[in-house]
Amino acid sequence: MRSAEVSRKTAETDITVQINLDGTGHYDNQTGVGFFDHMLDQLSRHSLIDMTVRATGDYHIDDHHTVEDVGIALGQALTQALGDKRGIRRYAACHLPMDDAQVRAALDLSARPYLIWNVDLKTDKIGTFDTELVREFFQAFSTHGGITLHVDQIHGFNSHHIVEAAFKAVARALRDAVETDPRKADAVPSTKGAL
Ligand SMILES: [Mn+2]
Repeated sequence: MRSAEVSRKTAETDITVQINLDGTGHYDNQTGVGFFDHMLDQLSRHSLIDMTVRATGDYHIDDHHTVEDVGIALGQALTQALGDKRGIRRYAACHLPMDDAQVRAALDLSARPYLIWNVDLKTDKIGTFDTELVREFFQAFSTHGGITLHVDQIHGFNSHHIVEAAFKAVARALRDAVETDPRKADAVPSTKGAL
């Protein structure tokens, strides 16, 4: 079973995440940040990665540490669950439309973290949520998940739609990239022999 559990406690946040890469998209995400829960639900539902997240944080400052640290913990869990990456497809991309918004995510489960974030949100807030935290989440997730992750906004004007399309595009690409390739199920997908 390709699953992992990560607990991470600092002076700022207390987080536990459980994931199962071979799931059905069952989720139960409670971070204390409503919009972020909604996005984590999308990440699970459209990657088919089962995901349980419990987080508490220093909300009296803002949501920054909580969102960032969930990204760290989820990235660490992904790295653990992938193990030696034997048999995975590794690369995937998705163009995802949502009403006015279209976002493209391209990723490589390379163990070479790199984030390209070409997303221009016109509002500072979605409800009470700081939109700049979306990039912080994906920066932490790609760094600790060993993901080369490119996210490009093709177009869109509604911040909620753009961000949700970004999470869904990453989710859908992740679904394909973590999947086992039956033509090469016993090999690590690199000419180096390791990832
Ligand atoms: Mn929504």
